Amino acid sequence: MDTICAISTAVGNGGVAVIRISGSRALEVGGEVFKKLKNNPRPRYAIFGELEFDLVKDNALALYFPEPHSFTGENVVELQIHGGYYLAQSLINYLTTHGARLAERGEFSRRAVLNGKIDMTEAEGIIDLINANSMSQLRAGSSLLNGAMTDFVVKLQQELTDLMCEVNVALDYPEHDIEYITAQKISQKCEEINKKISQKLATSSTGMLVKNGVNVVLAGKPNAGKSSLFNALLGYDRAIVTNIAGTTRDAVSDSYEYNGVRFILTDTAGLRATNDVVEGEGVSRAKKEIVRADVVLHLIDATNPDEETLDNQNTIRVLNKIDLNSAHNASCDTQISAKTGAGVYELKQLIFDRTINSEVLLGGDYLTNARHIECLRSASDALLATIKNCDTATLDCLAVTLMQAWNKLGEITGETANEKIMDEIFSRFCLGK
Ligand SMILES: Nc1nc2c(ncn2[C@@H]2O[C@H](COP(=O)(O)OP(=O)(O)OP(=O)(O)O)[C@@H](O)[C@H]2O)c(=O)[nH]1
Ligand SMILES: [Mg+2]
Repeated sequence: MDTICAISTAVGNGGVAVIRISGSRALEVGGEVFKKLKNNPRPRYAIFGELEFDLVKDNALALYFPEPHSFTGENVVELQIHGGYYLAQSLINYLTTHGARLAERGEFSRRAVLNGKIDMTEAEGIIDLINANSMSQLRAGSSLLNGAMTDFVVKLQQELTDLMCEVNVALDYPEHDIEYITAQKISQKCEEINKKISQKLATSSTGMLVKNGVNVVLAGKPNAGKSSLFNALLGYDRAIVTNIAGTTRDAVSDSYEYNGVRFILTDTAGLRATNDVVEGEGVSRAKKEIVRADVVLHLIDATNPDEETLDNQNTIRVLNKIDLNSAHNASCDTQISAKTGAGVYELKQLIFDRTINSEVLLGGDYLTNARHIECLRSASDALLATIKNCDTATLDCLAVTLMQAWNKLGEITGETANEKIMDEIFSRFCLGK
């Protein structure tokens, strides 16, 4: 594999920047700018020395990780240099004309997967950990990184392998006088495995909300107090509030974290018929936001209630301005005063309850990756097909759909080769004889 390099720290100026070089020639390439790397450096120890390239002369730290004991599984050199972006970029430019090439996005992780240091889900876990912006996203990323998904998949694959072994014995040695697996047992086993997949899939709606953030849209008539509530939920003065109906035009978004989950709030223009072109555009955007929301807060002015229904099934009707009119309104789910803050905390909890399954969230074991969800669905389809065909199809047909289920699970971890399962079936077969 060719030798790649990149700045591993964020773009911008900082105290220190880390440059990573990976590949068979990592040590040579590093030695071009950091002489001490040429003298058989001690692996995994920080080396303090001179960094020298072009007109630059500076001190830096270097670390050498010989293969296979590195993140990528290849020879890796990490240079910790002063964190000026121009400095780091110049060093990269130098390295790319002295034996390395610029790494592509995610290429270090990809090499780690290719070299068997981590699997696909663990690599995805690293990305999720880096991109996390809520406690629950951090938790999901770290659980992927620590192999929770891999464990789940590997256990199911093992159960399928056991089942396939039995089916294969019956297929290959039909004349032997032993007890073969029955269609009923195959079906029963598939049901068991599929139940575990279904239970996992049931966590995906909460998982995807955790991963992407919950979209909460504030909507209602002009002057209902949407922008006031927007500010109250965020805890700071984000949007313009006036007593003029039609103040908000453009949809404005910001977010807050509640119970470890990120909620993305969008304030919209008050819904009314209007001849004003700008306001009209705002209203049509508001309608689009309502449709795509995970939950809509329909703000209703207690001093001027409306009974309109909005175009989203998950709507919370919020009676606002109860400081002005506290008359009970049965058609609302909750009552608040955006001005005094009364009921705002309870509303946050209600938004949470309407969207997040707290049992799933507390369990910490939720699906947050669309690719995993897709693979699990396909594996489940293959199992359902096996169950459906159990009484009528031949054993070799059942073996095909069982193998499909196994392969779909394997796609999650990136294990696509069928050889492994063949080896296992074969070795057991010999043992069984
Ligand atoms: N007394 C009282 N006044 C409120 C409350 N909430 C909002 N208001 C007032 O109602 C007026 C309109 O508030 P906004 O938050 O701008 O209303 P809006 O729904 O965003 O209005 P548009 O952007 O025009 O659609 C302002 O004068 C607010 O101070 C409340 O709970 N109590
Ligand atoms: Mg507003």
